[in-house]
Amino acid sequence: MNKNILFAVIVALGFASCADNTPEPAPIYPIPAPKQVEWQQMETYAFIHFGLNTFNDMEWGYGDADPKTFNPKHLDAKQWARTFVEAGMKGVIITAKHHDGFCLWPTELTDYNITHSSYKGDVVGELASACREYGLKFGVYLSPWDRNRSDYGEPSYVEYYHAQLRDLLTRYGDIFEVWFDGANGGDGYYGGAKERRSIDRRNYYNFPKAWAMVGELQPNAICFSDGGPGCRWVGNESGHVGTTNWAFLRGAEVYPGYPKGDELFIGHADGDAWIPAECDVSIRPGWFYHESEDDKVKTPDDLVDIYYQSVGHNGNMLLNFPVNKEGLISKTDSINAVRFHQRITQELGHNLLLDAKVEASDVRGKRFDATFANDGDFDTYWATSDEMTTGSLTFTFNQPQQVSRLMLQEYIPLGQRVKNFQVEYQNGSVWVPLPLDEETTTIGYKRILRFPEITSSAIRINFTDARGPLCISEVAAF
Ligand code: FUL
Repeated sequence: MNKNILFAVIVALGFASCADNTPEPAPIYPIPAPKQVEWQQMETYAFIHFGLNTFNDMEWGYGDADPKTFNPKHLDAKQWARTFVEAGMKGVIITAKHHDGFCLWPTELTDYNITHSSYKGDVVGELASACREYGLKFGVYLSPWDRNRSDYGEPSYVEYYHAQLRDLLTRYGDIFEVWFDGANGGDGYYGGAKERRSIDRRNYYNFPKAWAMVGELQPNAICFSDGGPGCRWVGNESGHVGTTNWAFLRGAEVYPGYPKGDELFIGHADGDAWIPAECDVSIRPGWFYHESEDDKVKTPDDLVDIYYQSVGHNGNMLLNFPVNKEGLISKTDSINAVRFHQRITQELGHNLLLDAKVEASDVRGKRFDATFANDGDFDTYWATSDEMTTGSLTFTFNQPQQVSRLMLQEYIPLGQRVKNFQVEYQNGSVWVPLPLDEETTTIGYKRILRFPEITSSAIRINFTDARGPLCISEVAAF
């Protein structure tokens, strides 16, 4: 055989032995839509509560406040956007209409809107364009409950509500999330009737039709409500979700106004619809601005705790900024939010596992090698063979390291699988459990464990129960 042919044969044989046709693990349903994976990767984004309430020291305006009282003298949506960028937030959702019915955009569907206020502009539009300029995603909150409308409770109000939604979805370019609030307090101004009205929360608003409209006009948007369908409320407004947190619900059961918040806190382990958790919380006690709360702004420490209990528990963090009467985010609020982000970046900035050696108890095939679990790439993952629903990953450092945070991620495009895991570290020559004060059950898109610093040369994760073969995208230590 001539030398060139011999060389070609050797190369071809080499390739043949490297090629690995091991099939990808089958998905375990429910699985997320690609837009839900992208949404989950946003992790933190801002909320803005701003409107007539801001100028009337209210949380839930009755629906009768004079539009002229809306009078921000120095409104600057770019200042908001800059704060969010500096605070590491990936987008913002604004209360285009809160329960009082006042619209922050110049809509022709009602007179109770910003054109009749003392401010001449379009707050929703100004924020949408600031978002485009600063590379933030943009979303809207449109309260179903409307305490201003005389026909609230009638079928005609629902038509009006859907028309408002269409108006918002077609004016401002791409929208990443639409917020369908679950509150329906009863009493209101209702065009002067000043009475209590109750509606059938589940059926009155024809939400399926509203969600279909979002799907048609903004196919990349996620719909938030107590029960999704895009993402769900977590049953509290303090920004935390369960350590056990399934990204699914029994879809047909949960509706806006669903009373069992404790179920939303952990999800339904046997759910059939992918509806991940969003943790909403305000940087101040109230959602709207009140001067009396100027000294009650959450500290960077408070926000760091919230981050670990939301993003660190497989949920997104939606942090509210009550814009003040000037039309700005107050100084303390923006400073604390930026410091919070600096703390997180510092705590989770340097992944010690990127250079560590990794060994797995089982590997599905070369394409799913253990090294994919610490390559810093979410899209590659370590997977076990079909019959293996338990397994372990052992990471060995070149030299002992100080560690106080561990981050784990499952490859969620194929479903959320892990039900239980334990972490140990090598302490001298013995393996001991990590000093944790929280249970280690689910992982999902992201789980971050915080613990007192240890010094160790190796860390081992034992996955002790799962819904199918393991698919681990990333493990990182800090
Ligand atoms: C609740 C509302 O009643 C509050 O005013 C606020 O908008 C919060 C985010 O959602 O249901």
